[in-house]
Amino acid sequence: MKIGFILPSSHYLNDPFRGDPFTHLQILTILEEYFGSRVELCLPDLRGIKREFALYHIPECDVYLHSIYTLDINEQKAIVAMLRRQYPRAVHIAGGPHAVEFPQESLRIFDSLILGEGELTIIAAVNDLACNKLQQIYRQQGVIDINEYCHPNRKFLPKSTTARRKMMTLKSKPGFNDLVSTNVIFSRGCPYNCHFCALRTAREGTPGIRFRLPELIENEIEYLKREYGIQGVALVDEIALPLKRSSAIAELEAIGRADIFWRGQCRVDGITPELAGLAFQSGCISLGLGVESVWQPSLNLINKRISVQKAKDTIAMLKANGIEARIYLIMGLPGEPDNIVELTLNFIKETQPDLIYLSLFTIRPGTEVFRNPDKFGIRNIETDWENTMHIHNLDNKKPRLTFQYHENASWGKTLTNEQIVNNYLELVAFIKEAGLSASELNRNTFPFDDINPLA
Ligand code: B12
Ligand code: SF4
Repeated sequence: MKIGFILPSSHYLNDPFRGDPFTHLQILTILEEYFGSRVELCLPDLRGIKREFALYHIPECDVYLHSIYTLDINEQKAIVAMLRRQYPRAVHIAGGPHAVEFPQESLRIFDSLILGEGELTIIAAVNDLACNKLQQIYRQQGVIDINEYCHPNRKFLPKSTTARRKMMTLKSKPGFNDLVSTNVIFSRGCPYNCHFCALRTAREGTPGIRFRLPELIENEIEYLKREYGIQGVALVDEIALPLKRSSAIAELEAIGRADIFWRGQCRVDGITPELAGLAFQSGCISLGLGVESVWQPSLNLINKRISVQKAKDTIAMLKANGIEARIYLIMGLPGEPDNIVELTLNFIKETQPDLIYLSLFTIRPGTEVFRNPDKFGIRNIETDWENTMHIHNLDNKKPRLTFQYHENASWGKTLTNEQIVNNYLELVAFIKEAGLSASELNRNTFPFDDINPLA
């Protein structure tokens, strides 16, 4: 049986190769381990490919797998339609956050759905398919032990897409730009429930957070060093360190033994001074903090469960420990007052983060805000999903919000869409001018400055 797991173009990302498709790599690794030579596996990678040319990059398969993200659903729908015309006998199986939120709609496009974690259910689905008994829905019952599985094998993609440069670039320390680097993920889930975040739904049925064992983390880094010459890793986990002190220390010791530079992200309450010191010793060069807003009522409305003061303290703590402090901020959250720009500028001047990732608030399916907009004074949420990108490439056109606030909400008079977009643009301009823009720093990610790829 020939199985292809299709990775969509990610056309809305500045550089789609900055991320790695762990879902695809993980499922293909599992299939190979279980079925061995009984299956032939491939990962058609459409990143950077124009939609109308996708077909030329997808070999004929018996089964196509798709992981659906909200931003990709229109493209994936078009790809399936195209493949059904070209290879009518092929079967399409999908999973991922958008399928979990919209199973009925997804079943109109795909033949079968894997809802929740897929390690066991994909094996069941392939076995069922082999005896003509494919079911419409496979739902994982109970929680998977992620430590029973090997790390995702990167061999399904060319080496160049795994081992890259310009991923560890720091704002103020030279020398990290050229490290050969890649992404890793050592955990699953998050125990929090921020009302703007889709993670809880995406991980329906598996609440909480699970971390890989320290020895498995060390093995994976050793594999990346050995096979790909990796010198730096970016942890894409939402919460970089285990919440339990002893587990966090064990993880830091494992990364430290692997002797590598790393960066990651976490909540502002996810790291103590002791852990920050140990993180630095283990090779941590930068951490991104989910500050989201500098206005406490907004943080409360989105159920972030942190305080503005804690955000200030953690930025200072990282800097004091030699770790670059990056912050994530969102403009347009519920509860924002008229002077949110001034408040944010004051916060930035006071705390002096090294870099800022600024987003415009976007409402995605799977979030509490999407399910109960009235609670947040919100109406008219657009469902043209391709417009729901939260990081804007300002070279193209003026960004716009994909929803509106009622004129009056529980916190009083709301801002208009125009005010919110203007606030966002004012902050973007300030951040760029001040040399604090994380997206500017990461803008040109082609690894070689000295050659023109088109020459
Ligand atoms: C790593 C990651 C990425 C990577 C790789 C994504 C990939 N396609 O593999 C990169 C950096 C590229 C990325 C980009 C984006 N991401 Co992202 N990403 C994550 C992250 C942190 C981990 C996902 C992951 O790889 N986990 C490890 C794998 C093994 O687990 P998994 O993906 O859950 O897959 C398991 C099951 O869900 C299931 N499964 C899922 N799909 C399928 C399909 C089949 C066929 C089968 C059998 C099984 C299966 O099986 C897997 C094994 O159990 C999650 C948050 C999180 N912590 O889960 C956000 C998350 C998935 N991302 C999200 C978003 C919004 C994005 C972006 C749009 C954001 C952006 N502006 O950059 C882009 C979309 C780009 C794209 N086209 O893929 C949202 C999804 C919301 C939504 N409704 O779509 C999440 C939930 C973050 C959040 N907090 O809201 N992302
Ligand atoms: S925003 Fe971060 S802390 Fe909040 S639920 Fe999502 S992953 Fe968890």
